Amino acid sequence: MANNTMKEIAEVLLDAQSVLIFPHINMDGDAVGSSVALCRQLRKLGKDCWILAEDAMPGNLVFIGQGYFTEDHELIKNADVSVCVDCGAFSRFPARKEKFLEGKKTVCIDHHQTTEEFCDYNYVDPMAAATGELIWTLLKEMGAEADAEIGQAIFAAIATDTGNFQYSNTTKNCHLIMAELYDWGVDTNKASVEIYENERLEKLQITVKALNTLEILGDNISKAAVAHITLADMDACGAEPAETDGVIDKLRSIRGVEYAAFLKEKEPGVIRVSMRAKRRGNVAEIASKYDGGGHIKAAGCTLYMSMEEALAVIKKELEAAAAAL
Ligand SMILES: [Mn+2]
Repeated sequence: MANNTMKEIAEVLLDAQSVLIFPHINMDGDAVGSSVALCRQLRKLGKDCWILAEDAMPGNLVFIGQGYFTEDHELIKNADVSVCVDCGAFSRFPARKEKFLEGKKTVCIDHHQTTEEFCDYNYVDPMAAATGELIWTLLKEMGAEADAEIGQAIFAAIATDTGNFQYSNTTKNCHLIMAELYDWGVDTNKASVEIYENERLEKLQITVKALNTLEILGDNISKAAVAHITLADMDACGAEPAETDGVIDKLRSIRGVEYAAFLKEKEPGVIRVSMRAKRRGNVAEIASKYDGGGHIKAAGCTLYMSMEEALAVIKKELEAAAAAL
């Protein structure tokens, strides 16, 4: 797809008086961090700016986002610019599509493999580890100066989307940004404790429940790991929706596992599938077959069927994919 330049996008934002920012549903560290960094910089420039959300923020990210998020559609009417960050399709912000299109200009800043051009201005770079990396470039283009709060948000975005700089998407550029963040006054240990060592016991309990369903597939060298959780399990543990987020990484971390999938019942007959590949696999390809999307090593889709049926579909896919490696 043809990207605009960051300079063009910076100019669109600098010309605006009001800006609404749209992160994707099931907000993660990159969506929250990217949105907050951009929102704070635009406010510092005197603009009327809010992040419009349609679901709750995970508890471990609240420390970055206070004062920037709203669910009130009336706060800004007919924004000069609507910006969607870390999301590349209306299905990623379904209840806010109309509001997004109300913006006089629309901008997309994203790093997903499957994103198509759907805004007036687009900057989509699947090679970027995090949207936060792209926002950093945009902020520089807008003349941003050292700011510990913005820096902390960028840190959260890049640290979480790179699995703390472990995933294959991690690059020199990620570390160069980190190096500069120290000059911006970011306390990376304090932020890491907030993000990673601040979990509710319920999260650990739902993780244990999920791992109890673990199945290892394939007799090849490359194996697949599959686990699942039902609505009843969520209720029994008192877990919140985002509290199963870490399960998929645990599955991928198993020795010999190249593919991992975690299936979660969102409502009866609606199964959300998260998938990961370790070194050689491509899960974006599998997700696309079922109207999903994402990255080569991390993708997802939604299946409209029972958990038993969904497990059968995904196990067949991953078993075949693992055997083909
Ligand atoms: Mn992201």
